[in-house]
Amino acid sequence: LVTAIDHVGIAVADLDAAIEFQRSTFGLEVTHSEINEEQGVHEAMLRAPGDAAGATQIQLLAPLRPDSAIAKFLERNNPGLQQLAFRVTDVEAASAALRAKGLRLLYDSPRRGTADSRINFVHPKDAGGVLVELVEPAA
Ligand code: CMX
Repeated sequence: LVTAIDHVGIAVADLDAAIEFQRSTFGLEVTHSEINEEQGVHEAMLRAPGDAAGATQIQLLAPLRPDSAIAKFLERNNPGLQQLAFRVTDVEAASAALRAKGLRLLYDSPRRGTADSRINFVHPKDAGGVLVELVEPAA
């Protein structure tokens, strides 16, 4: 079902400060950043300099609005690991396969994720307490 671990997402209050922390402390480099209005996030993807293209990245997620998923996460948990994202080749097929196993998917049909990927999420209560994102990269 899963072809790769795409990224690990960290909820942060201040995106620029978090990028600077990851850069100056661990040497991670920003590969991409964008605003996703639907998800209510300002986000950045970071890589380790020795990694090949396509390797697992770190996603920093800052809230755009107080009613967003990331704002609620920060309120409840403070900054920290928010999600684990698996890469799949077909997000609809992967979602259907997981639904057939009795897991709850958050969306009936995929939504737009980072860099025009198509995404869905498994409810954390059905995935061992971890919010699992399924990511089908843009073609
Ligand atoms: N990881 C693990 N557990 C989580 C969690 C997370 N990120 N978010 C919530 N939970 C837990 C809560 O603590 C709660 O546990 P308890 O019942 O034991 O207290 C439980 O899940 C259910 O919480 P809820 O009240 O039903 O739901 P929330 O309002 O907390 O929302 C969720 C949780 C996953 C439905 C919501 O965050 C969501 O829709 N996420 C998907 C979208 C998203 O995360 N977007 C931002 C990223 C965008 C991107 O990656 O591109």
